[in-house]
Order: sequence, then C-alpha cells, then structure tokens
Amino acid sequence: MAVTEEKINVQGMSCGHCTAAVEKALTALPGVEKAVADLEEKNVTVTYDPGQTSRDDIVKAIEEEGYEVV
Ligand SMILES: [Cu+2]
Repeated sequence: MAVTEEKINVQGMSCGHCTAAVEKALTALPGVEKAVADLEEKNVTVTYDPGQTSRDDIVKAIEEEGYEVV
C-alpha cells in the first residue's frame, strides 16, 4: 500500500506535551504510520495511507485536541 507524507501547519502547540498530544491523536488514526510534530516549525509531518485516512480526518483529529490547522 502506498503511503503519502504530508506536512500540516498547526497553531497553538506551546510545549512538548502539545506535540505529544498531537502525535498521539494522529497515530491513533487508521492508516497513520508516523506523526512527528515540530514545536519550532509549528507543524506535524504525517506519514499515512490515504486509502484509510484522509487529510480531513487528520485535520479533524488535530482540532479535536484543541489545536488549529492553518
Ligand atoms: Cu503544551
């Protein structure tokens, strides 16, 4: 199965707990292999199978954690 890697800009992450929360929420989604949040760059790089999870699902999971996708 082909996976895709996408960098998503996230606003509101202010410490290591925030990046951990975002990473945890995303890796819990089906088809997400890897999620690496970068506090300084204010983004998260997600490696996922677009056949199982869409970008919209990812955005929704981030927003449900209380962060904003820009
Ligand atoms: Cu925090």
